Formats: sequence, structure tokens, C-alpha cells
Amino acid sequence: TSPTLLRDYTPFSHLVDHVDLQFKLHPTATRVTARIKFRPNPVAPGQGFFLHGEQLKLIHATIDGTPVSPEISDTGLTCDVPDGPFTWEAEVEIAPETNTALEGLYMSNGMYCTQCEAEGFRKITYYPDRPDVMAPFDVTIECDLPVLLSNGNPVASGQWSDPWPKPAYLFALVAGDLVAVSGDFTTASGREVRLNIWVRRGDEGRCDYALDALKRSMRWDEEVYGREYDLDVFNIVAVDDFNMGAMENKGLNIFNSKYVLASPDTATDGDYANIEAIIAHEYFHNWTGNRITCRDWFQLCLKEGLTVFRDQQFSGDMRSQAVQRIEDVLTLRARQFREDNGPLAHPVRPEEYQEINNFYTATVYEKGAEVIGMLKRLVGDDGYKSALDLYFDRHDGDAATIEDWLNVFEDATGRDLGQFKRWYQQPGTPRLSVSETFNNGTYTLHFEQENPKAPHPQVIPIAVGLLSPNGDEVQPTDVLEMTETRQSFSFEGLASKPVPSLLRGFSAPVILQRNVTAADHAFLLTHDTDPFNRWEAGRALAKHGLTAMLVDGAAPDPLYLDGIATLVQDDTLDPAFRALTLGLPSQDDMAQSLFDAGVTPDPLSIYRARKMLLGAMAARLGEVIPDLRAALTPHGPYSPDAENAGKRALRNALLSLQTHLDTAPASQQFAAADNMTDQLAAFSALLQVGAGADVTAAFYDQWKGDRLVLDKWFALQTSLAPPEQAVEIARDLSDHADFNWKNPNRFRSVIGGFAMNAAGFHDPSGAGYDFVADWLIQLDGLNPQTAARMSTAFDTMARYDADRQALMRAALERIAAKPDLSRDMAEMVGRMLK
Ligand code: HT7
Ligand code: ZN
Repeated sequence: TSPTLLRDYTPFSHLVDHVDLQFKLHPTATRVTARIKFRPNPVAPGQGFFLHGEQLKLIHATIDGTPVSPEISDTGLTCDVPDGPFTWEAEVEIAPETNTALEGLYMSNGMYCTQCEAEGFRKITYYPDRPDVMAPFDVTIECDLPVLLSNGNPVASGQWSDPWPKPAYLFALVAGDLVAVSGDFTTASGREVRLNIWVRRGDEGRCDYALDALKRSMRWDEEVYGREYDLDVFNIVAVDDFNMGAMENKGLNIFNSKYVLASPDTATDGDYANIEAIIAHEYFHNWTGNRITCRDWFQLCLKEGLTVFRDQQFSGDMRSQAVQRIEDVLTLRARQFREDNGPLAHPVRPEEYQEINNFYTATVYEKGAEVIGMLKRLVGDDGYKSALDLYFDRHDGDAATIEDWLNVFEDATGRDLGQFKRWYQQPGTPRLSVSETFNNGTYTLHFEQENPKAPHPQVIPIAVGLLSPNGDEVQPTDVLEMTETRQSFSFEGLASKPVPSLLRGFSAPVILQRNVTAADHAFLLTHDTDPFNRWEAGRALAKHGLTAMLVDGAAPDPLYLDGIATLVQDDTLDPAFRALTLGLPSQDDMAQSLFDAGVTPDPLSIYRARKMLLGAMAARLGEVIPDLRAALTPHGPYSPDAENAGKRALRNALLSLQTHLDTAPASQQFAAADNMTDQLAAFSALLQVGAGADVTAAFYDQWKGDRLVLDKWFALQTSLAPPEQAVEIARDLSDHADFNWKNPNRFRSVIGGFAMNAAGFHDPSGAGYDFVADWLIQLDGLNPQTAARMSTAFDTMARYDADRQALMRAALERIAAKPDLSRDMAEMVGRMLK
């Protein structure tokens, strides 16, 4: 099939004034009747009338009550229509029970639910399924299940009316035997909103945190962005079978149950933080995505980048901005930098796609958020606020573009953003190299930018601070604005050559290339006033040391061990921050940085070097760990708040190190834990040193009845299995009675968990590649979207030695050769094999 191109955009032939949908639900023969009021679109006159529709059985169609016989293809229908306004009615039949792709109307545990973004509505009825066609919807649901939900406000049992015009991708319907945990929220202007979280019977006790996060999100959006909720009810439904995290359908968010349900004994601190962030993210879409939507799917970052940026701000406000920033950058580098470096690189606003589901990527989401962070830095907080106010004023009710978005910033601040727009248009991560000179009190930084995937220089905001050799800050943070390929910036009147702290707060998504000595990193680790760069210095020192171990056979770097030992004992610092500084660069991070340095990475050697360094850290800290851990023991019952979570994070990071010396404390903690954070931390500490057999069995016995906890049990074993046994362990787990490969969460835990075990996945025999490829081939027939996403496990092929490359290529070619390969997978594999 030929790709869809941004430059081919044309508006739809008609406008939709109203949609009336009637559902008679049945597992194998659901009837959907759609009554749609169309009128010609004055800006797109004379175009043929085409409605999307896939896998639909048309029962009847009429125009203004007269039967019509449209021409039907695999993708939709065409029909002769009157010149003026008309009412289209069509009845179709669909089979939700056999819909395994989880897109459109499908069933999960006896419950009906929908997923329409991006192009699922066309599997429900014939419709102009494109985001720039917006209409108010009325919905009637007939079904003998007790809870019948759709978008908007309730009218009567099974009847819903959504007054806000919306695109079809925001349509939702749920029917099931569900129970609600409810609350109330009064908006700033006094609207009373009923909040319901709908879950399976038995899950009611795990909804309080999500409900509280929702209330906090609603208040925050009023206080920080001046955005109020606009319906009488806000429903959230938790579903077990779901392709992604959650979906922002108007007034009826549908969530993967993993991101709603939490209780101290079953959810970790990380789960609580994810729930808070995702509840906020979906709620924030009400304004950034729903009230203002995207003109076409190329503009996806307009809603996703902005909404990620907003949820990151929110989480920072709820917790710690410094810790949040470090975590966001860790995610960005792990997922987006990797993507940008490989065959799947694309601009934040792509210009073509085969299957839009393949573009819900780290680049669109995370880099999309970074671009907004840079804009905010460049125009300042006040400029950002005026631009956002103007955006909501000017575009409420619109299907907008990135051009619209940048125009409001230009109009609100008077800045020319012509060059800045390249961040949306050019793929690739710019490399920023730096050198310095110091003459007569003038310190000059010389920068050069180069993007291996794009020709034109980008605007790079570089936040810089300077420290004197005694550690005092002599230049507080200043944002330099780089626009040229090569550019220098000077600081005058300095008594001595300073130590620069560059790219503070990670002020731009670039790779800083600078020859820095380990001593300078150690200096910044001790003295930098910018928490991000302080953490970054520790990370750089660790990378430096690990690289020397791998390339030169060096011993673990004492400078790093000393620096970390000092920092971790500094109780003036936030424990969550200290926990982050104990984290080593990941396997993947090390593989990429070796590759960048011209060394072919060997995953097994990286695994061993990391393990050796962890052992050395444990030895260096061994004597102080017990007291440090004791001092961090939270008092009172478990609470997921940031302060207690931070203490547990550090306490458990120390436990993990301690387990390299002695497994007893972890075994004790596993047995005594009264919360999942501590239990899982002990479990993984033991697995990492190969002492997990007993706890693996005990954990299963304790949690075999809990689907979300069992996902963790599977994922830990596959992701932490020792390299030599990893394939075998993953294979055994995929034969386990509880491995339900049709459930995306379980599939991700077992197969995705294994693919993240770098040394196991890259086993030199190729058995890891074959294992994953076999499962992707199997899943592709059932659920192409989830299968295609996981194929990204192969996107680092170019980094590795010729043998591994040949094996990875063979695995991809085997996938490509599968008969009836989905469009999703064909596009992904095709891009990786190019
Ligand atoms: N806007 C949503 C993205 C999405 C999705 C969600 C669930 C299942 C399939 C999906 N396809 C696209 C989620 C979000 O970003 O908020
Ligand atoms: Zn989103």
C-alpha cells in the first residue's frame, strides 16, 4: 500500500452536524445503527463522498429515508449524495467477541469496550473517521449488562449525550457488570462533577489512589492552566485487555487496569507514580487533545507532546521537580534517543506513514514534550503562559496543526519561530560538541552542533552555570541561545578559569560531546548546584569507569566509588535523588556509548562489567549500608507519598547492593515485607545475584490469584534472568499455565521482559532473536498493534558484530515472510530491514 503523506491533506467533503448511534450489543452479532447529519463542506466543494469502514456487514443504508446501495470496498464506501444537507442512516453488524486486535468494539472478561484512536471507529460503523471531522454525539445502548456507559452526560439508562463536538477517535462505549468507586469535584466556577472509577467486582478496594489523583489533576489544571472540566460526569473504566496505557475518550477514559488499580500490598511506589501521571495525562487531554484536537494524524505531537509536557509538570509539582526531571531524561534517552539513532528515526511531526499506530512513539511523545520545554525556556514563563492562553482562546473547538501552535507563540511573544520549527521537522539527535578558552578573565565556550540525520542547524537553548575551582558558583544559570552550526559565548571578569556546568536541567534534547576528565565529573558531582547536572556528573563518571573496564580491562574507578559513597551518605540530599545517583547506566546505554566510541558492544561483557562494578560499589559501601538503611526505615503504615517512596527507593537501592555481599537481608525483607515495593525490591535483588529460586516459588504461591502482580512475577524473571539461562527461562515461562499470550500485559511481561534482558536477547547463538521473532509472528495474526510495537527490540541491529547482525536480520526476514503479515508489522520490519 502507498503511504499517507502530510502534504496530501485535504479537508473532508462534508461537515457533520450531529451523530446518533444506537447499539444492540451481542458478542457475535452486535447491531449498530448510525444516523448522521451531513452538509457540504464549503471549503471542500465537489469532492466524492467516502466513508471509512472495515470489517463491517452492512444491513441497510438510507439517505433521507430512501434506501441506497453504496459501493463497498475493504476500506469503506462511496455513494452518490444530494447536493445539500442530508441524513445518512446505516445499520451494520459486527462481532466484538472475535475482535482480538483490541481496536474498535471488543470484549474483555465479558465486558464490552471500545478503543477508537487512531482509526478504530471505522470498525464500528461507516464514518469519516478522521480527526478533523468533529460532531456532537448521542448514544443509546441496549444490552442486559447493568452498567452502560458512553461519552458526555447521562440522559437515561443506556442513553448518553455529548454536547461537545468531537472526532470519532474520542468515541467510547462500555457495557459490563462493573462497580464504581465514586467521588465529587466542584470546579472553580461551581459545576458539580460526579467522578466514577468503574472496575470489576473485587477490585473496588484498589481505586482510592486513582480517584485522588484525578481530583488533584482537575484542581491543578484549573490552577496552573486555567482549564476547567466541562461535563457533569467523568468516568474512568479499568480494562484488563488493552493495547496501551489508557485512552482519553471524552468524559469516559478507558484505562489499562494496571494504571488504575493499586493497593500497598499489590502495587509498588513506581506503580503509584505511574497511576498518578497517567490519570493526569488522560485528564489533561480534555483540553489538549479533545477540546483542541489534531487536524490529521501527522499533528499527533500537538496533543501528545503537550500533554506529556503537562503531566511531567504536574508530577514534578506533586513530587520533586529535580527527581522528575532526571527520571524524564532517563526515559527520553532510553527510548527516544535509541529510536532517533536507528532505522525508526522520524521527525516529531512525521511526514509519512503506512500505519499510524506505529507512530505513537517516544519521538512524538517524549521528544514532543522536550520541544515544548525548550519553547518555554526560550520565551520564558510569562511568554509561555500568554501563548497557552491564546492557544486555548483561539483554537477551542478546532482541529489544529503545529503551524497553529507555533503561530500562537509568535503572536503572543513576537518571536520568529521559523528556525525553531526544525525541531518538529528534522529527525535525529543533535550532537553538541564543546571546547573552551580562558584569556585575561574571559572564559569562552565554543559550541558546534551536528545532527547525523538532518542538514540544518537547530535552535538550542543551552543553560550554563560556572563554578570557581573552590566550588562556588560564579555564574548562575544563564540560557545561551545557539542558532548557528558553530557559535561561541563569552563570560567576562572571572578571577580564574571556571568549571562549566553545561546543559543544566537538560535544557535541550541533545548529546553533549566534551572531553571531560574523571576529576571534573567528580568535582561537579560534589559541587554543582544544579541537581540534574550533579546527577549527570555521577552518571558520566560511572560511564567513564565502565568504559575503561570494558575497553582497557581497568578496575572499577575509585573516584566514582568515593564520589558515590560521599553523596549517598549526605543526608541533606533528598533520598530519592540519592537513589537515582546509585543507578548505573543501563546495558543499552552502555552498548550505544561504546558503539559511538567506535567499539562494537558485546552485551555479555557489559553485563559482567556492570555486575563487577555493582560488586565494587557494594564492597565500598558495605560497612555503612546497614545503618543507612536503618535510618531510612519509614515509620507508620505504608504511604505512597513522594517522601516515603524516596526513602524506600534509597533503602532498596542499598539493599540491592548489599545483596551482592550477603543475601540474608534481602531474604528477610522478602519474607517480612508488608508492601509490594519492598517485597519486589527484595525479589529482584535476589534474582540479580542468581539467588532467586526460593523466592520465585514463594512469590508465585502468594500471588498466583492476582493478575497484575503475576505480571510482575513473569517480567522480573525474564528481564533479570542470567544471560546463559535467559532463553531457557523465558521459554519455560511461555509454557507456563498462567501465560496467556492473548493478554497484552502478560505478553509484554514475558516476551517484552525477555527482549529487555540485553545479554539474554543478544545471546550469540541467536536463540533469543528466534524466540522473540516466533512470538511476534504468532501475535501478529491476533493483535498486530502490540506485536508491531514489540518488534522495536530489533532496532539496534546496526550496533552489533557481523554475526549478531546476520542473526537479527534473519529473524526480521522470517517475520517479513509471514503470510498475511499485518500492515503494522510490515511497515516496522520494512523500516528496520532497509
Ligand atoms: N491517546 C492515546 C493513544 C492511543 C491508544 C491508547 C490505547 C490503545 C490504543 C491507542 N492508540 C493510541 C493514549 C494517550 O496518549 O493518552
Ligand atoms: Zn496522550
